Amino acid sequence: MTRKAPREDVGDERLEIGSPKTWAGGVPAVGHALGTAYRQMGAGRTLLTLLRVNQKTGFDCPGCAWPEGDGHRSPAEFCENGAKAVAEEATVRRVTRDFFAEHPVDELARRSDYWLGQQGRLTEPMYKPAGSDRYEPISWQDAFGVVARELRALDHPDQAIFYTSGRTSNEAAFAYQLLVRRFGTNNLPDCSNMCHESSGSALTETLGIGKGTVLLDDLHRADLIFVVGQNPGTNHPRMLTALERAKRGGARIVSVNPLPEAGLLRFRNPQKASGLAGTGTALSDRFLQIRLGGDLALFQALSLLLLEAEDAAPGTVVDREFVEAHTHGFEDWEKHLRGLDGAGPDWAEVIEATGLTRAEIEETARDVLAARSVVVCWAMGLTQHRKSVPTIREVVNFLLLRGNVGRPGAGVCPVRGHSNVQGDRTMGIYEKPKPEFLDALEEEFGFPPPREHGHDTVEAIRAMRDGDARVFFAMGGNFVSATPDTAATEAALRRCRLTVQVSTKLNRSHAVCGEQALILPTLGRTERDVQAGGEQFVTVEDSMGMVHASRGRLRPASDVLLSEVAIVCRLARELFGDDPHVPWAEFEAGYDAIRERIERVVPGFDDFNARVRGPGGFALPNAPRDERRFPTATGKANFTVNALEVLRVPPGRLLLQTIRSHDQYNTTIYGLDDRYRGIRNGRRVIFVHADDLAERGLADGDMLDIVSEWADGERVAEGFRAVAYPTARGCCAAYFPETNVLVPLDSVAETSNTPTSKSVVVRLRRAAEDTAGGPAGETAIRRGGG
Ligand SMILES: Nc1nc2c(c(=O)[nH]1)N[C@H]1C(S)=C(S)[C@@H](COP(=O)(O)OP(=O)(O)OC[C@H]3O[C@@H](n4cnc5c(=O)[nH]c(N)nc54)[C@H](O)[C@@H]3O)O[C@H]1N2
Ligand SMILES: Nc1nc2c(c(=O)[nH]1)N[C@H]1C(S)=C(S)[C@@H](COP(=O)(O)OP(=O)(O)OC[C@H]3O[C@@H](n4cnc5c(=O)[nH]c(N)nc54)[C@H](O)[C@@H]3O)O[C@H]1N2
Ligand SMILES: [Mo]
Repeated sequence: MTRKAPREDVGDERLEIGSPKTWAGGVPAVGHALGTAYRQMGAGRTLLTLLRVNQKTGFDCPGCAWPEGDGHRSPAEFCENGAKAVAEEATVRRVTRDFFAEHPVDELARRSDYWLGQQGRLTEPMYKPAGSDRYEPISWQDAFGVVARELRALDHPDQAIFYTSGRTSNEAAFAYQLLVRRFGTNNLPDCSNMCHESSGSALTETLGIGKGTVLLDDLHRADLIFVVGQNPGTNHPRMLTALERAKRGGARIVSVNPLPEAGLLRFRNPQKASGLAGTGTALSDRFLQIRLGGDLALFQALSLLLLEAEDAAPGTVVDREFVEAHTHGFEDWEKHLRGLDGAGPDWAEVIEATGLTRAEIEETARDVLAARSVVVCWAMGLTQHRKSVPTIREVVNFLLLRGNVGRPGAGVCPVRGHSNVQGDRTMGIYEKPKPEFLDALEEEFGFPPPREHGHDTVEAIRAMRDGDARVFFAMGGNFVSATPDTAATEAALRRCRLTVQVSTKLNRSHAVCGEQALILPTLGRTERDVQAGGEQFVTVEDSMGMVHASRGRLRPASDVLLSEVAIVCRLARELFGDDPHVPWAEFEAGYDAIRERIERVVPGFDDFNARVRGPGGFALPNAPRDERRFPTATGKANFTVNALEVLRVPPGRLLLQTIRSHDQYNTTIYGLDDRYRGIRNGRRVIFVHADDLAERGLADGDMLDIVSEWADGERVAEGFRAVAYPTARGCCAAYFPETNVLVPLDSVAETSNTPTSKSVVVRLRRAAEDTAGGPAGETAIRRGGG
């Protein structure tokens, strides 16, 4: 299958390529934030809205899941990309019924994600009947009638899929999973399946909790912080403030990345005068430019060096007391690393896998030896590979060795993406619910929830493709663009009897839809939520397990919008009639009633309604962090043995990673620039090392097609500009979602089933138009300065 560029993206006459930046933040960040906000919202609304982001009485930033500081919050506790996320939601642009009358579905399907998102906020429920190519207005009541009718018409509840994206509040998520289980299925895939599922799998097995074990203060107190497979300057800008503070306290920072990301190198804090004027803070003390997928080898090699240091000075390196009291499996792991089981890592493999020198790794090991407390932070660079779960297990081994879990300044820090993705999981959005959770639901509501595991994201696509699932319901997100193997996913959704999207903004999943389709427009975080019981607030959980309230103040984008909670509750009433088990109307009228139930079902929410009204909210209990207790199968923290496998590609091929630009939020494209990487006015670019280009007889600026090779055939994404870029050799990078078409559906991480979006085997070929001297010729690109 071959994917051409959408028509707005063809011809990148305006594309400009400059050099990558070596610092993040500063004056440009403030300027860009305000510029975007102003274009979407106008001046007054910009001020009113941005001042309320992440304030104790305001709304939770929909941008990312990075926690808010607990002490003093600066009056503008937002960042450039947080401001853009808010502006996208609080935009004054509107998609109305006239818009849908003008644009048939198949025309919308040919538009780019950028164009679709720029049309603005959805304003009323829309329905595309079977056989029609246009959405038309429908009343809420009739819309719920359509959903209930199609759900009832299924042979079995497992023929329905209920997806969730990570912006859904705790209250909406809890009510939603309750509806789904009351209906009779655990088919609750979510964006987490494509995101931090590998972290959850590895950490649950080894530490007994699928979450991180540090609080913000631990970062501030750490001696050494690893930032692995993460681009915080773009995706978690407020993290740079924490890193800056840690550095002031004497911490060293090691960044591990195939790309020299600007935010990892130097930070100019836009909230401080010194950051705006000065040269900023150099963040990374050491940059390890690793090959894609090389991290397992790196952490094994570091641990082996630590064991050897222990041999040289017994009793000084390994935290024996901790290892003996709190862990399991140390001896087997040690034997494996030392090669005593005949299968341990050898240096030649480590060097091939990582692309690093032995000296670099030895120097890093010396940093570790000098540090009393170590935190390892990571994001998608670790989670989206075939060997992601063993890699994260190896990070845990590395930390356990020196007792770097469950004490101040130390621990694991998987940095979450969507602002409430962690909370959604806590609320039961999970296709493999734990029996204890289902028992608690049954006890509370008095109906037997289904026990069989449901489909995750990849399995859901297969089920729709094979005709085993006929109704697809999405609580937020953009399933079509976010999932792998775009052509396969599109075909799968088109086979459905009905697809339903609860959304704030127009996106591709509205255009690539089932026989019948519904768009149910909903309130965003920034908007006032008034129900029968008065004005409501919702709650969210951040990346570090802090739960707090979020209250929007803006007037809703249209008077017709319903909150996510109201949509769930009204659909439930349509579906179950007078439900003896769940008081749906009461839930809708006032969310305190939902929180009372959460308190009785989910551990850690005692006195929920009172505590969440306190300033700053509260921390959920975390046994490894709080008491060095590890609720795993062995009752201890587990060392695990993981085989090192070098990721080799056939001759001439490269490993492609699919990443975010500085101007997007997942599939929502804010603009066409990637400032820190020196790209302006275009997204169809591929970053390749100059020597890798030269070896293939290609040059910077060439127009290329990217061909992904997999057992079932080739997948092609057409029309990308080659950009010679200082990435690790043998690796290349291009933006998601344009390149999702290249990720094979069956290429997934072991155990977590996460698509391998960061390691796709590809070859590059010159684009047909280019060799023919066609429209996309050399003149189209300009090289700017720094
Ligand atoms: N502004 C903005 N903020 C966001 C998002 C957004 O799209 N825009 N998305 C949100 C979401 S849902 C998420 S999950 C997070 C994502 O946050 P990130 O994980 O920072 O996002 P990516 O762009 O996928 O970047 C992956 C990084 O890992 C590196 N990397 C890739 N493969 C490897 C590897 O094998 N080893 C190592 N060591 N490094 C590797 C890449 O070079 C890149 O720097 O951000 C969240 N915040
Ligand atoms: N190739 C490749 N693919 C990837 C990734 C990658 O790195 N590479 N990253 C993966 C990751 S980490 C993730 S998390 C997924 C993201 O997958 P999704 O979460 O499915 O995608 P988003 O783009 O975040 O969803 C954007 C849409 O959500 C809707 N929305 C926004 N706010 C709200 C709200 O408050 N309520 C509701 N109901 N709707 C709202 C809007 O309509 C908007 O169009 O993508 C994954 N896909
Ligand atoms: Mo994510």
